[in-house]
Amino acid sequence: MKYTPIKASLFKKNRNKFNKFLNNSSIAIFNSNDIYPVSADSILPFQQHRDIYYLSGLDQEESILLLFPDANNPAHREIAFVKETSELIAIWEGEKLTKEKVTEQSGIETVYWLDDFPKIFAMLMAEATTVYFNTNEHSRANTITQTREDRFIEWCKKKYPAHNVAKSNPILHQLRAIKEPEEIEIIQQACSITEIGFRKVLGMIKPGVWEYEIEAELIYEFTKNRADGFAYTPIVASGTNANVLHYIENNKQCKAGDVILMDVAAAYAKYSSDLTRVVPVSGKFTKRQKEVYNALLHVKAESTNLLTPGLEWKDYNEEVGKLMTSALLDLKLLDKADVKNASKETPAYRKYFMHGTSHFLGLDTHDYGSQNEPMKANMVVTVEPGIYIPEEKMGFRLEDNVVIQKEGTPLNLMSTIPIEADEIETLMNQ
Ligand SMILES: [Mn+2]
Repeated sequence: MKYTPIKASLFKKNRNKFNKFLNNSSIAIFNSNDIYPVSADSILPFQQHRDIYYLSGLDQEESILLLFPDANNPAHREIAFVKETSELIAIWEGEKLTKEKVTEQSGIETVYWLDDFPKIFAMLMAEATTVYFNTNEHSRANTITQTREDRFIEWCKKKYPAHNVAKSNPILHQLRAIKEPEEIEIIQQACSITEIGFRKVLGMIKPGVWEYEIEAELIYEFTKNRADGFAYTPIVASGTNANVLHYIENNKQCKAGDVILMDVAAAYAKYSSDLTRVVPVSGKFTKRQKEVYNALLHVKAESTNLLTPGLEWKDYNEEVGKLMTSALLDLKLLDKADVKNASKETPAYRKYFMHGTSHFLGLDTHDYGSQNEPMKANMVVTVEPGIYIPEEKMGFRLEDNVVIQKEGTPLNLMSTIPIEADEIETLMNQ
């Protein structure tokens, strides 16, 4: 891990919040992710499951967190299990967590080796009536892989068929959507690293540069500043490539006169930032490009100002739709008849802006949170309207990350990352 350790007090606070939701006499279990294989003896870099991390700070494979607030023995109210380490393992794989280190990172006093899990779990299950499983209930989750958590659930249901079962995931969706000050600080750090990368590429973009050269420059700056890496697969899309919303090839040469859409950001201590900027390859926007750019920037600013506690997502999206419609009318991309003739389900603006405006941001880039409930203070969300014009071979999206405030307009965690067209041109021509 390149990040500096996060204080255990955050994870302690998270566990206390979570425990309040549990029924009496309940055990909740959280597993690490597996290390995923490629082929032969190759593996993908380890990515910790965000829930066990959120509740413990443990960033190691083959770890289990057990929460049992009503356990008779106070020492068993929270337990971490990690795989047994030794000097031999330290030599081959590097240092793994010792029991002392686990306590230091997580604030959990009781730590056992993983081999002891079945025995201790059996003892505690005899005392408990309900077991909470952490199934993945993210609305966009789409996976055919059986996770370590899935295997545990299968094993546990077979071994303990008489226990009640309950779901941890909805609790975590509620909790993780609202950020603690420490979490906002970490996301701010991710945003600041992203800024360093973005400013760096402003100085190297010119006609003839390749999209992957820009990607390379960004990961260099991110890593150098202790980022975990890219928060998500980077999109560096010049010219009409920007009209492919999930363009990740990044293998084209950038041509004079085009704009480049860059949806690239760093993750730090497992927290994502999520930035999109559009810059002119030649260092100067054409008149038309600037016209679209400024119209979009206006939509983004106005949309951001809407974000306040109590606002329903459905109303927010509707208001953004109105702002976008008026921008597209001004740009002559739509006319009044287009707007009038469109159905309510598919408003005319959808032709040029076909994705959502905002999503939750945090330990996952598309973070936990419900869009069926009104917004609350200390939610961190993206604001990312876009205008995609394939017929003009260009696409625009502008994205910042903001914190919804108890009162007033949101706090923009990317307020120092250049976004005004003039500022971008000036920086590119220095
Ligand atoms: Mn985003």
